[in-house]
Amino acid sequence: MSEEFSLQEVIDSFRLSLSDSKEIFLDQYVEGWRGLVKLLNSLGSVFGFISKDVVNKLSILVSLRGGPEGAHYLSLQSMVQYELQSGLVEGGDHPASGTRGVSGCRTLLRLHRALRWLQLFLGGVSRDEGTPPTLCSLAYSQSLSQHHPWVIRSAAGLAFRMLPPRDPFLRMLNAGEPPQAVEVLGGAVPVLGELQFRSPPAGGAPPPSKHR
Ligand code: 1PZ
Repeated sequence: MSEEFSLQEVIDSFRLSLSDSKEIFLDQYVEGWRGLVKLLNSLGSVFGFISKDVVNKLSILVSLRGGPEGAHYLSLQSMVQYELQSGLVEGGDHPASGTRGVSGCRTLLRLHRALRWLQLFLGGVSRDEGTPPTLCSLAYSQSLSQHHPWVIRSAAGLAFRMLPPRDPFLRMLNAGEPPQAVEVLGGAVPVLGELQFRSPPAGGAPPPSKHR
């Protein structure tokens, strides 16, 4: 993967994470998120606190996947099943990360919630429903903000105002001139939707919805 952000690469990784058996493979999912971090980083230092949080969460997942119990972290579904059975969902001592209170489920739930924001935001941009700062804060208030305390919401609100206007933003996606970029965006939105509708294995409870 190149250093530069490419929307197509992110879509490809997320698409590859979707298995034929309706699971989500974590390696490819993390790869997709790594691509999104590149976009965040290219937006400038005001977005640094957001990219830092994503990078932290990705390294938790990578260390679980690379740890002694890594085979259980092949997919979102196998992870949920394993952490539920082992009582790790609410954060016990973790074999791989050695961190208390950090489970793969709680980590992935936070990233997954952000995909809902991204889907709303990119959908709005592709349909030209407003400027990126406006669409970003609208999407945020309709999704992620409900899970964030006031201090994060206000920092996020300040960062959103620094987003570039539509055409420069579309060019940052590295998917050709604005009309082509819009087409690629149109392909990204359904993939983001598909990721959110993949559920845990039958018999397993959904990931916890409470804050910690
Ligand atoms: C294109 C513009 C990018 C704007 C990003 C919009 C999302 C704003 C989110 C701001 C919050 C980031 C700071 C850290 C928040 C964490 O407290 C929470 C909860 O985690 P916990 O504290 O419980 O461990 N983290 C999250 O909710 C995950 C947020 C991920 C945001 C991903 C943005 C994706 C960007 C895609 C690229 C454009």
